[in-house]
Amino acid sequence: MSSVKELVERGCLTSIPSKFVLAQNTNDLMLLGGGGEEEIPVVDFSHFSGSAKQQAKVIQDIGYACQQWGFFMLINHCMPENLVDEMLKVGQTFFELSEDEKIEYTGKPLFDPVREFSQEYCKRARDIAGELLKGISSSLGLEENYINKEMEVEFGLQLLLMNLYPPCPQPEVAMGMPPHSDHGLLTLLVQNEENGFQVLHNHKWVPIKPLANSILVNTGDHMEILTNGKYKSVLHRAMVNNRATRISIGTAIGPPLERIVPPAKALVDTEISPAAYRGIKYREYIELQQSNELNGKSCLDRIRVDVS
Ligand SMILES: O=C(O)CCC(=O)C(=O)O
Repeated sequence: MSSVKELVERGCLTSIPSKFVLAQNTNDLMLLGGGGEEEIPVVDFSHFSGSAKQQAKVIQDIGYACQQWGFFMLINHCMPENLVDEMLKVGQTFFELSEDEKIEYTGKPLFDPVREFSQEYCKRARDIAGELLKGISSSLGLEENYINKEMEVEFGLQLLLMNLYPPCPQPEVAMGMPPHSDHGLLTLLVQNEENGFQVLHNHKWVPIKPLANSILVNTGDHMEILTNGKYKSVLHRAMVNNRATRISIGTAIGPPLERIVPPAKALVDTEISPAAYRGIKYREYIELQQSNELNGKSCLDRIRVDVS
């Protein structure tokens, strides 16, 4: 079976193969229009190093965003714009390889141009995530290094994912990436100028138009577990368009694969908020999420404790 990209490049694609057509879902949730009814929160990273008042405000903003949205747009961060541009370019170069060439790289060290920029990109993303986790710990009333230390983030899993969505002749019946939540603690996402990302908020899909040079940040399943459900891991999806190729790059930050993550003791109260999840090894959680056993259900449902 040819890849979607190969089909597009052959130039004769007027409708999409049935394999890619979404089953009609009459219960699909409403798409919120571009009327600005709901605006994803924006967090200004420069305020982390500002006055005590600015820091307190940014911690409050992070807490609000994590609790109400599970998403925020980070601006004035220290990820150089040209590094993001280079990453998007090398991503494009990688995707331009033939399928045979890509297979040649499978399981091998990273494609050279990707490696050149990705090391620096991943290091910067990790540093930003480390700072954000301090803000998140503080917003929960925990010591600022709590999550970084407790989750051993320094030795934790970091994944780099590049996604390419070629133009689609029938965007109304296809989807770039179906609704899902992320398994880790935090994900940082950048993209080229094409939009398509949507977040589920108050039972509606909200299209996100990232501000220039911003990073889209979201809390993942392990943040929901750790915070005992206070900060949610929210469903999101990627739509396609019929005009131009969209590229996104996600960096997921999590604990080490062997770490068992239960809710933080400080956020569990046997009377008011008993532990809502049982901890399992991060590795097992990822395996469960990637298995076909979920039938469209959230992986969190598998480890949720019935507290009723
Ligand atoms: O490409 C996008 O906008 C979505 C990417 C995403 O959600 C993911 O890689 O998990």
